[in-house]
Amino acid sequence: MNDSRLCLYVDAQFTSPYGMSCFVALREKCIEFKMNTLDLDTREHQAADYSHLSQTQRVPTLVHEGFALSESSAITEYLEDLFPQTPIYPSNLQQRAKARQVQAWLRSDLLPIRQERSTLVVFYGVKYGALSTCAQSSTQKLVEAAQLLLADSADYLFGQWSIADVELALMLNRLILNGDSLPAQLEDYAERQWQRPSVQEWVKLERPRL
Ligand SMILES: N[C@@H](CCC(=O)N[C@@H](CS)C(=O)NCC(=O)O)C(=O)O
Repeated sequence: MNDSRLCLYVDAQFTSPYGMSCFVALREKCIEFKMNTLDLDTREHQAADYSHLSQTQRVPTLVHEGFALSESSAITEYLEDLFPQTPIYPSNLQQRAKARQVQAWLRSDLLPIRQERSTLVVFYGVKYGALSTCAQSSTQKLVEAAQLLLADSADYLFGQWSIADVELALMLNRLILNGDSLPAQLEDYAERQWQRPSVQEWVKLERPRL
């Protein structure tokens, strides 16, 4: 499907997990779009024009025919409503709600992991030192939740691929790719998710040097 009226604003280093989620959603749906990058280090996202467009001064923002939308999970849900032909959410009502639960949880909790294992680990190969006690507790919580969510099927959270899989894999990979040890089942899951072509496309984007 072609829709050149779509433009996705992401960070110039392509390290935003939220930008990645929207990119993967568009690629999975085979929707043509333009990608504009903003250098967060030079505060391009705080410039007047982007502030006005995004209303949040954060990436990502999607622009569709003059309609601008920020907050990545709002964007992936909007894309699902707009282009339902190739779903990125489960069709079952309760599983769909669970997928949204996972998305909201990954955005609102586990802050110590996000602070101590930035996505520079994932996209630039940066390595950090030992986790604090707080981040160890968050890791334990992440592991327990992921194991419960994957108890019925080791391959995908909800029987078949959904956008929540790539988001969970990203969170796990903050640790795994840093060399922190996680249960083998979760390492295998994250590795499989990472090989998905839409994900690899984002991973392989050309990034500026740090
Ligand atoms: N909840 C937001 C989070 C977006 C977010 O935190 N974006 C970061 C980049 S990963 C950003 O724009 N940071 C710049 C800033 O907050 O000034 C979403 O899901 O889109």
